[in-house]
Amino acid sequence: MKKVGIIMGSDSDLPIIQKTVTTLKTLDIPFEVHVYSAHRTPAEARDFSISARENGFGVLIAAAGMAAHLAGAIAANTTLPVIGIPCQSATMEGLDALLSTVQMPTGIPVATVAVNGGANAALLAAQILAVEDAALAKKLDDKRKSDAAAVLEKDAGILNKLN
Ligand code: RP5
Repeated sequence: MKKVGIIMGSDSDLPIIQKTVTTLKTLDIPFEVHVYSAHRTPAEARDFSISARENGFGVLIAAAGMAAHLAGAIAANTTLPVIGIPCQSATMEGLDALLSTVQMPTGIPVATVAVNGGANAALLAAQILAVEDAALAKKLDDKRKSDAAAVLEKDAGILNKLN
């Protein structure tokens, strides 16, 4: 199976990436994690994305906050699918990172998940890999079923909680 490459702009983004890693592990998807910044280490971010396809990656996930140009900078240097996670910082509740990540120019797409959406980034990466992987698709189907069962269990118990 192709690997998922995870790049975060700073190790202060780690709590969000932890959710991504946990989700990938539950699906047995191989991954690599790096800290490369679009602004502080642009050469490393560029080199990683240029060589990502030949290095066995199938999808890249980039997480950054504030002026969050990382996902876009990565996407500029590869035609692998790039998923952006806007991370919330101390001000603006993540709106700064959301707009910086999602508002890409035509020709260089970034699939942007919700602010701090680390788990959904992993699930979207898994769904991309599952296009060509029936076993992984089954794991995703099973997860949807168990997620739905958990909601229905709450539905069954909600009246009792309120009485
Ligand atoms: C972004 O700036 C990083 O992705 C992080 O979310 C934010 C703050 O970085 P630090 O100052 O905590 O390293 O580039």
